[in-house]
Amino acid sequence: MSEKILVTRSSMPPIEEYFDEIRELWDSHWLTNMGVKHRELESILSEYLGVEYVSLMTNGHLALENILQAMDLSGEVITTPFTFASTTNAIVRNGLKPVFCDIKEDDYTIDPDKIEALITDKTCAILPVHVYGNICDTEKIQRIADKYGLKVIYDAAHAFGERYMGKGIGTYGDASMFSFHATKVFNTIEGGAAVFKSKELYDKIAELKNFGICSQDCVKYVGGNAKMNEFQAAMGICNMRHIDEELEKRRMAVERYRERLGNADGIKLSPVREDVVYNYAYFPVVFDKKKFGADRDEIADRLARNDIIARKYFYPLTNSFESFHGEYDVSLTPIAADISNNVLTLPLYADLTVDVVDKICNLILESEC
Ligand code: T4K
Repeated sequence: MSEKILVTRSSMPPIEEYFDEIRELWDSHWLTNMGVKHRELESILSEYLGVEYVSLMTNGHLALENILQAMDLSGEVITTPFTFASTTNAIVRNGLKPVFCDIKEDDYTIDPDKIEALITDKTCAILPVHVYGNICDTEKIQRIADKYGLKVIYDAAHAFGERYMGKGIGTYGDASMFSFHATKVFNTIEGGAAVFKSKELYDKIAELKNFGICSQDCVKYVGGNAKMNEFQAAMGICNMRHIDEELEKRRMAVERYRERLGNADGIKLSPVREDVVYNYAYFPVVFDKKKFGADRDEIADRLARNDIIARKYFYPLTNSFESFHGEYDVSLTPIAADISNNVLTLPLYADLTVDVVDKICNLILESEC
């Protein structure tokens, strides 16, 4: 194999299509600050995601920070440590305290049966993650939130376009964040969105992402700058024209992985639920060394020696980050620790061929006992 196979590869539209989309920017000279492309993409996404209000942002992380700020929260937020740095950092950067809840063994999302024990009089919200596109137990989480009067904000960075029980995943909870980073199922180069049911929150976040400015003579909030620019939005408009085709190609790669790895002793794959329309965002595999004969790191090294770069998403856990100086006890989230030590995310993107999937599986299965 001449080129390295990386964990993912950005989807891009034909270059002429992008040129056509940005050509008018040379006429208007309007490059950012909620321009025509920005507004058009908000409307395309609101329809596609099945959510009422979509606010486009520079990236998913700032969408999450702005959602938390828009809700005027203070105190503790119950969340998962099995996620990308962004989720936990967004909480801390809003002056809130993350309280880490363990995850479920089967799909790695927050374990709702462990949430109530963590609630104190300072708890203000729950921030679960639809990790790898695996949908959280939204019913149980909402029941707990209603009982204690808590907000629910979903990190849906991995769940773009997914549907649960016939509804867009962004309709669950009080708000959700989507990431449109280059590495995601749908990209705007960098980018993301905050989505809501509430018009009030949408209006507030529209001001927050523009320094809190509400008019030329009024700054209402201490906002930052999180506006998606017109070049990003144009990329999104182009990529949305190809989204069905992209998802179908990903589905085929995932099916092949499942066919090849699904029955191997000592390999655990994420469950497939009938009530979910998936986006095939990631392909995580958890290795049980005792049964499989090789551990996660050995497999990652073997693949790397063959120019295949799988990734340890998500290792280390966010509650073990150096930035917290040992403030959190990782042993209190033992399932998350175990999954984090044994999971490997295999290459997955629309142009990944079945031949390459087969090569990856052959290399992995060589070590089967
Ligand atoms: N919440 C969760 C649960 C998340 O996973 C993320 C982001 C966020 C929140 C925050 O959303 P954003 O603010 O990013 O919108 C990558 C991404 O940068 C990050 O967006 C993503 N999660 C995370 C899971 O993965 P790295 O450090 O692994 O990226 P990097 O540069 O190593 O790239 C990974 C692979 O992607 C490369 O090997 C090749 C491919 N790639 C990368 C880039 C940058 C491309 O094909 N094209 C590219 O332009 O974090």
